[in-house]
Amino acid sequence: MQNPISLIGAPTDIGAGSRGASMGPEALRVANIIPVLQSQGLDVIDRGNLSGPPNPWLAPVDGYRHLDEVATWNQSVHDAVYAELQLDRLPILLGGDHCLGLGSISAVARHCRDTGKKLRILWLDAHADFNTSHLTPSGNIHGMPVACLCGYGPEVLTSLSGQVPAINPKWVRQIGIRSVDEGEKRLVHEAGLDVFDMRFIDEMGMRAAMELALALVDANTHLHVSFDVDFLDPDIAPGVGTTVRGGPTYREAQLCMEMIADTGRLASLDVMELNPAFDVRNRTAEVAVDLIESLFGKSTLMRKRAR
Ligand code: 5AB
Ligand code: MN
Ligand code: MN
Ligand code: MN
Repeated sequence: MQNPISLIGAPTDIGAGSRGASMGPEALRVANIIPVLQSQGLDVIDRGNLSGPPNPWLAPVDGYRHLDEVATWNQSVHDAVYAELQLDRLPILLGGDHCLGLGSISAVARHCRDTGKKLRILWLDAHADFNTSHLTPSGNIHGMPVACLCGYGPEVLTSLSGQVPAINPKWVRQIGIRSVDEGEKRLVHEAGLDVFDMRFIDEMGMRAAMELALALVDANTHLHVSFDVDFLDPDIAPGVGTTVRGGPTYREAQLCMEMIADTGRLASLDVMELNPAFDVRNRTAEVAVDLIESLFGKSTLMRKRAR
């Protein structure tokens, strides 16, 4: 049986380069995320929104914008996500910008340590989010969460899970990547992240990418999906702060979600970077909710094609 779901809103844009992702949680609710999950037979509780410091909109200091506020928000995300995992519930973090993937995945890493589960993280994004204060072109911490999880970053961010590094880079599979900064590229290679970029998806197809990304998922795996909505092509998902052309189409994204659902191992989810200030009639939120429906098992009659 699927664990019951807890929605946690994190209404902040504290780590982003534009304002507005703070409205993401409400836009997902307006797009009917709760009834859509319930239509899949799931038990859903909305825990409401976390609160935290306002966005002071300051310039970076030593390569970080709003480091103190980012740390405070991530601590509360960590605590909220960890509490749900301890209750055997499946947390869905409604972002909020992607710096909060750090708090969420730190909690998941702590939980996997407690329970002896194998952790596998699927990072669906146009970006690698593997910058450091030295490499970043912006100082925006939403470009740094994966690096921080792997131990590259300030102690206040790297130690949230109670252990540094929180995760091993080998546990991460990045899908849909098409915008990585120069220095960031070198660090991605050095750390050994497994990246299925758009070039790979163009040449091999989404099916092959996902088969490889999910290859080692087994009965003892906790599968975490961190879904940055800018993963999607801007044609179908304009409502994000950092659009990058040439992303997965609606059908490719659906297949990606369906193949994750087929594993039956999804145990936590982040839905991040949705920015209603850039959206058109909440269309991006609706696309995100459609995809989440597939991630939780919506399928056509031909369930689980034989492979
Ligand atoms: B997102 C950029 N690499 O570091 C930077 O949306 C963009 O969470 C980061 O993936 C995008 O500022 C962060 C140029
Ligand atoms: Mn991201
Ligand atoms: Mn992104
Ligand atoms: Mn973004």
